[in-house]
Amino acid sequence: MRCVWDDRQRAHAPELELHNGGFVPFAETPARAESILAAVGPVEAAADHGEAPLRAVHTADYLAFLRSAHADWRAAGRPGDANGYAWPVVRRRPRAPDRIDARLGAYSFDASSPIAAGTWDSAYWGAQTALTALDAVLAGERAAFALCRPPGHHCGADYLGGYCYLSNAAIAAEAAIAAGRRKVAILDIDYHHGNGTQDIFYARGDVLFASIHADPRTDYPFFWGHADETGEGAGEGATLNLPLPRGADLAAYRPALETALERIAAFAPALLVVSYGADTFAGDPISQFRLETADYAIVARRIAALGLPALIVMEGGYAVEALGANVAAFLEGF
Ligand code: Q9C
Ligand code: ZN
Repeated sequence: MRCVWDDRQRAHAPELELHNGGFVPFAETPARAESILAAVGPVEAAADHGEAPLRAVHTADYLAFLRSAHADWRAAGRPGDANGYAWPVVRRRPRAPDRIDARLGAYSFDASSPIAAGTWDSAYWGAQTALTALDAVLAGERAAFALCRPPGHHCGADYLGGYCYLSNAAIAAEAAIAAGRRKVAILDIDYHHGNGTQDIFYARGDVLFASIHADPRTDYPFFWGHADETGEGAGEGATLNLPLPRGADLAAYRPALETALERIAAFAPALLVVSYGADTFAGDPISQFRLETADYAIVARRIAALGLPALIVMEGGYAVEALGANVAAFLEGF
C-alpha cells in the first residue's frame, strides 16, 4: 500500500501535558512516527496543496491563531510550550480575544494539547500528508495510508484538543467531495471518540461519521460519543456512535464493527476514510481496550471487504514499541 509521510511532522514536540492533576511527559511523541516508519517500509513525501483545503474545514481566525500561537506565547515572555488554563464555558465566540492566554482558551477544549515551536509546521504537513494520500486514492489506488502526526480527530472547525490541531481526516473528506465524490464515509476506530470530526460533519448528510470507541461515561473526551448522538438537520442519521466498555477485546469489538460496516455499506459512499488509532491495543499506556497486534489484520480485512476505495489516516496509539507492528498488521490485513 502506498504510504505518505512528511519529515516536517517531526517538528511538533511539546514537552509536557496536564494529566490527572500534574504535568507528565507528552504522550504523542515524534517517536511514535519513527516506530511506524520502521515498520511500514518506503514512504512518499507529501505534496503541498496550500491552505485552501484547510480553510474548507477550519475557520480563518482559528488557523491564524494556530499559526502564531507559539510566537505569541514567546512574545508574552513565556517559557516552554503554549498551554491554556481558562476556558469560556459558553462557547459564544469571545470578542476578538487578544491576550494569548485568552486565545488559547477560546480555541481549545482541553489542556493536554500544548503548542510548541514546531506545531504549526507539523500540523500543516500532516494535513498535506492526508491530502497527498487522498490524491493516490482519487487517482485509482484501492487504498493509501497517510502517516499523519499530530493526529486530527479531536479538533473541530475552530478548536484544538486531544493532541489534535488540524482535522486531517475531515480535510481529506472535504477535499474528496470538492473533487466530485458525492458521499464520503468516515470510520473512526481510535480508542477515543472522534468528537472533532463528528462536530465538523454533524449537520451534513453527505458525510457519514461512524465511530467505535470507549464509552464517554468513563473515558476522554467525556462529553461526546454517546449512542444517542445521531446528527442534526440534514445530518440526522449520518452520525453513528458505538461506545464500548473498558476491557473490550476483539470478541466484544466485532459486533460493533459489523454494525458500523453495515451502516457504511447502506450509505454507499464513493470513498471511505478510516481514522485509525492503535490505542485500542492491549498494551496502550493511556487506553483500556484489549486488541492484540494480530487483531488489527482481522479488523482491517473486514473493513477492506466493503470494497470501497479507502484512505487510512493515522490517529492515536501510544504503545510506541508495538505501534509500528500494529500499524503494519492493519495495513497488511487491509
Ligand atoms: N488525563 C488521540 O488518541 N489525554 N488523542 C487526556 C488527561 C488526551 C488522545 C489526558 C487523550 C487524547 C488522538
Ligand atoms: Zn485516541
